[in-house]
Order: sequence, then structure tokens, then C-alpha cells
Amino acid sequence: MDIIQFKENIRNFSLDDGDLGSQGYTRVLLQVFGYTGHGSSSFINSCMYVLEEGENFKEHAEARETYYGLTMVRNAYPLTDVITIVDNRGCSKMDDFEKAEVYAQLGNFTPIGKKVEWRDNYKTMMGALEDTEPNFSDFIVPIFVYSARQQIPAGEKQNMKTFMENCRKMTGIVPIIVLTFKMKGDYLGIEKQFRLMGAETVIAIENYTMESTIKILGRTTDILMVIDTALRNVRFRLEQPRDPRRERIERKKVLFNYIHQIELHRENEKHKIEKRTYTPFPGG
Ligand SMILES: Nc1nc2c(ncn2[C@@H]2O[C@H](COP(=O)(O)OP(=O)(O)OP(=O)(O)O)[C@@H](O)[C@H]2O)c(=O)[nH]1
Ligand SMILES: [Mg+2]
Repeated sequence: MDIIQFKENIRNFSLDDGDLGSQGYTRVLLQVFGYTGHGSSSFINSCMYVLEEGENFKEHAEARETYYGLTMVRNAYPLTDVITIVDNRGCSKMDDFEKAEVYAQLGNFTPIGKKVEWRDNYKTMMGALEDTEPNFSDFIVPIFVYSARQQIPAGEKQNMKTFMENCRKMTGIVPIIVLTFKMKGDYLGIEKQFRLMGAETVIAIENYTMESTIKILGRTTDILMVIDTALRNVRFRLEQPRDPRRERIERKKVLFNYIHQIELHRENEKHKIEKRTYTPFPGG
């Protein structure tokens, strides 16, 4: 497909096109997430830029190199009347509670436009989730951004595999992997690793940034391909009868169960440490 066709398909995308219609969904929500500094916000700017005519690059989502992570608020940016892209807060350490927060963001259980706090205990996390307004009408597509400059640590692979599987459970779609910094890393090697961890689609891109705004055919095509893949997933899923309300309830169960499990695990670990502290040395 050439750029013009890609753009037309994206601009004309409608949730009503399939035989079963929109089934209650009114918006496609491209949920962008990943580690801090890997280029999530830049990817959002790139998506906006490739759909605009001309070469007047605008930084819609603030993008900068920081030590602590720049994006704190879940902001949404409309790409078309039907498609919106969301900049979720990036993870720094990907511990169990950060992962739970990612699942909550992915499933739309945390509000858009508000600061995302990393909560680290069961009570506050559950309390915050109970407070959110239910949203049944967004069709969610997860897009995981990962920098091709970063090797995946060997010990992290099983965790990442489970993480991707949970992301699928929260959205119904295997996350689309976007490898940023295509020109600065071994993106083919990292693509292979993601595929071995269960990824279906891996697309390496070079983001447009304030420092690099001249439109290039290959770069633009790669970025459009990500949006196109997301829409193909939506179309495919809408071929089956769906019940948005039921799906949300099921996802909430998965999320609450996950949070419950990590709390139990934490309690167990705490007891183990306490026992070790108070149990007298067996030989002494
Ligand atoms: N060369 C190059 N630079 C990139 C690319 N993607 C992002 N950058 C740069 O990397 C830095 C971080 O990018 P951001 O888009 O802010 O990253 P982020 O994932 O949103 O980070 P947080 O909001 O801090 O979690 C910025 O200086 C970007 O200009 C890329 O594909 N190529
Ligand atoms: Mg950001």
C-alpha cells in the first residue's frame, strides 16, 4: 500500500463498516505505553505529523530526554473523528504494582487527563479503580513502545512474555510492538526476541522529533503501518459478535484478581522475612 492509500484508509475508517456494525463502540483508542524515555510521546507526535500535510512539525505531546520520566498525565490526542491516541505514563522499573497500573490504564480504568500515580498497595489501588467512571464505548488497541537501543535483559524475557499476555487479556488484542530508534539499534535482533515472546506484529520506526522533521518515504510508511495494523485488528475483532459491557466486566475481574495476587505474594514475602528475623538460629 502506498502512503496515499494508507492515509485514506485511516482518515475514512469507520466502526460501522462491518456486517455487524459498531456493536456499541464509538471510538478507537490507541493506547501507547512502555518504559519511560523509549519514545512514546514522540511516537504520538509522529502519528499526528504523518497524517498532517506539509512539514510543519508540531510537538503535541511533550517529548524530552529525562531521568525520571516526563509524561505523568494520561493525555489523549485525536487523530481523526473516530481514532484517538493516548499517551500513558511510562514505567520505570516494571514491578508488579507498576504493571497493575499499566493494566488499569490499558483497560481504561484510570481517567484520561489526570495525573497517574504509581500506587504500591492493594487498598489505594482498588479504591482508585472503584472510583472511575465506567467506559464501555472505546475499542482499545495496545501499542507497546520499546527502544531498539535497549537490549532486553535475559532474566526479563519470561516476565515480558507474561506481561504481554496480560495486556492481551486486558484488551483482547496482542500488543503491537513499535521499536523506536530504528537507526540507532539492532532492531532486527530485538524484533526476533519480541516475536519469540509472543508478539504478532513488530514494526521498527524512526520517530519524527524536533531535531528531525524532514518527511522521508520509508519513515512515514513505517509509522502509518502501525496505525493501519491497529485498525485491521479492530476490523477483525468487530467481525465477531461483541458485548462491550460484558468485556469490561471480564477485564475488571482479571485486573482485580491480578492486584489481589500480587498483594498476597507481597504479604507472603513479608512473613518469610519476619520469620527469618525472629526464628532463632537452629544450631544456636
Ligand atoms: N533519534 C531518535 N530520537 C528519539 C526517537 N524517539 C524518541 N526520541 C528522543 O528520545 C527522547 C525521549 O522521547 P519521549 O518521546 O519523550 O519518550 P517517552 O517514552 O514519552 O518518555 P517519558 O514521557 O519520559 O516516559 C526525546 O529527546 C526524543 O526526541 C527516535 O525514534 N529516534
Ligand atoms: Mg512521554
